[in-house]
Amino acid sequence: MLIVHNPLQASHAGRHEMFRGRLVPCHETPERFEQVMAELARRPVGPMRTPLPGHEAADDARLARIHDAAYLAFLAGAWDEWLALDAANAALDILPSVWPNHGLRRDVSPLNFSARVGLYGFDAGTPITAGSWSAARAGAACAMDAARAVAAGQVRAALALTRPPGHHAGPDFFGGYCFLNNAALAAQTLRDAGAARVAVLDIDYHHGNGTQTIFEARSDVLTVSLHGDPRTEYPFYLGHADERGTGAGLGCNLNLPLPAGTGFETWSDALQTALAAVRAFAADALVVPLGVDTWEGDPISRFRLRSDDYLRIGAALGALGLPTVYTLEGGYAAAQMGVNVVNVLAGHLD
Ligand code: Q9C
Ligand code: ZN
Repeated sequence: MLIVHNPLQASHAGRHEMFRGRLVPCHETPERFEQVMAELARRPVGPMRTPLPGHEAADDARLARIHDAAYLAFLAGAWDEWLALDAANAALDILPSVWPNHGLRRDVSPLNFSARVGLYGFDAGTPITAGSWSAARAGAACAMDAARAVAAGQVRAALALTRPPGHHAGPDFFGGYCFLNNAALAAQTLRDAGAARVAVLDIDYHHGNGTQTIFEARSDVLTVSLHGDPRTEYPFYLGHADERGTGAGLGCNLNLPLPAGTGFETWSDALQTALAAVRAFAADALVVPLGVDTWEGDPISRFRLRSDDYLRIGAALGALGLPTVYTLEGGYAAAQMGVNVVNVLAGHLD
């Protein structure tokens, strides 16, 4: 198992997210990354590195295939725009507070900065800070590097320690603590390196709405997600069982929503359904957006998985026998997060 880690992850450190009328401290913190690194130092699973140089141009071109050019330009320039409004903004994070919902137009190009933030951001829980763009871009580079190593047969499996996470980010939107869709970029990298069919099996607590939206009309990428039922759980407006893909991609999306309170027995029955779909698709490679916010002690999620369960999850994923890229998604009980992530990797290896 190769580990590719993001040297710039700490430069994305939001201060506050909006929650029930209050600004509360961000759940998605640099400490999460540090806890995974610390557990990997205690229980090594293979070589560790930052992305190999020499692929910057290809990576940028691939970013522009998954995300819209205007969206990428917005992310790259948002902090400078924010400072230009008022130098005192340096002490604050950017959060949207107005959105083009309910009959308002998305096809306009607002000059107002707040209007531009709301055009792209779909919640008020995902702050943009001074270092968010460089951290997200470097994290995406980890995902593409990991996919290249797996595609070249250098390793059978790799984990990209992507922070910020990615699976809620879509072609032209950020939210759910995500800016660039690392898992989609890994899947596209595998496709570009010759895998004809790629499966994305998302096991984060939250539905991977960004990944579904990116691939919903494509038949070369299967998207499967196990997650808290969006009737009660974030991101609410996507992730329902009746979403099966569109156009040429019809039948290439499978959502397996589970009620809040679900424990490992029920969860692993759904995992078997997901694995059967991956096998039936005859995928050449697998991408696993790995969130450990399914853990029983997660502060913002409501499944009941235990730390030992992650060993079995890794073993079940490894038994598919596919070249596999893991991306790091959610998990907000930072102190237990390293154990849970490394358990998946250790299970995959055994
Ligand atoms: N203030 C991922 O796991 N809001 N994103 C929760 C708590 C958003 C989770 C409300 C949760 C997003 C990658
Ligand atoms: Zn999550």
